[in-house]
Amino acid sequence: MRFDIVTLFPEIFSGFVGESLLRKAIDKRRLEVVTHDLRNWSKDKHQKVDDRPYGGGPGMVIKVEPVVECIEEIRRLHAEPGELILLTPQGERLTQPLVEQLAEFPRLILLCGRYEGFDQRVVDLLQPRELSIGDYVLNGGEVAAMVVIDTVMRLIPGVLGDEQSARSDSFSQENRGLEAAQYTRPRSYRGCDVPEVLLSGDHAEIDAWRQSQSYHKTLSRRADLVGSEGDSPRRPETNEGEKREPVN
Ligand code: JCH
Repeated sequence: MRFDIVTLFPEIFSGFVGESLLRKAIDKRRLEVVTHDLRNWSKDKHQKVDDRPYGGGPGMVIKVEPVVECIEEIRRLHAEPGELILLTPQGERLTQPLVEQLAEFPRLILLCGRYEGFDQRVVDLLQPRELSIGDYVLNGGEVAAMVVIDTVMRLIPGVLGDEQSARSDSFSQENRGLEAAQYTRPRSYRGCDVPEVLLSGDHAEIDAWRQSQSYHKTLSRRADLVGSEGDSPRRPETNEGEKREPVN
């Protein structure tokens, strides 16, 4: 899969792209990540790509011509036209099912704004998919673009280590609840002990305990994830609910 990132601050991505998991996936040719500096498509000698808003108001708006011409040019760099994604607080919310959909594309083009965002004609002419990572305001689209890459890349075959598949994680297709607590050595630390059941070796009992933990944790923290539909976390068949250890 290929990611093209259009940004005024390409250096923001260098640490992220150099991180070992992403680096390894790039080396293995599972992923390609290319940044494009929008200033290269500026029309003037000062590399200006923003201007004051018509009608007045605070801040600056990114001009339409550099963006449209940049996207046209980078589309020609590769056989796949790419799914164009604009990061914006006004977009559709990024959720795990949407991440799973995005992972099917061979190429994603991520358009990152700054200031007060883009001239509306960017949206009208290019008709991008508009995505928001959540209901809070970032200073620009770069962090949101990294969230898209981070969530999508781990679904690409060969990107995660083979034993560490993305399958059973919270919010994945078959698991919409929160995960049970996890422990590793030592068995006891400052009076805090690993639950006995996890040391029992009884895998049926361990499974039941984890399901119960998951269910009660989801209900207490994220009741919004427990719907009436079949894909929601289910109350386990056992009576664990009555004799359970507290979920924190
Ligand atoms: C962005 C801004 C005030 C935008 C500029 C480009 C995405 N989920 C999510 N939160 N925030 C973003 C995001 C993405 C791209 C840009 N800003 C700052 C500030 C705005 O309203 C007028 C719009 C924020």
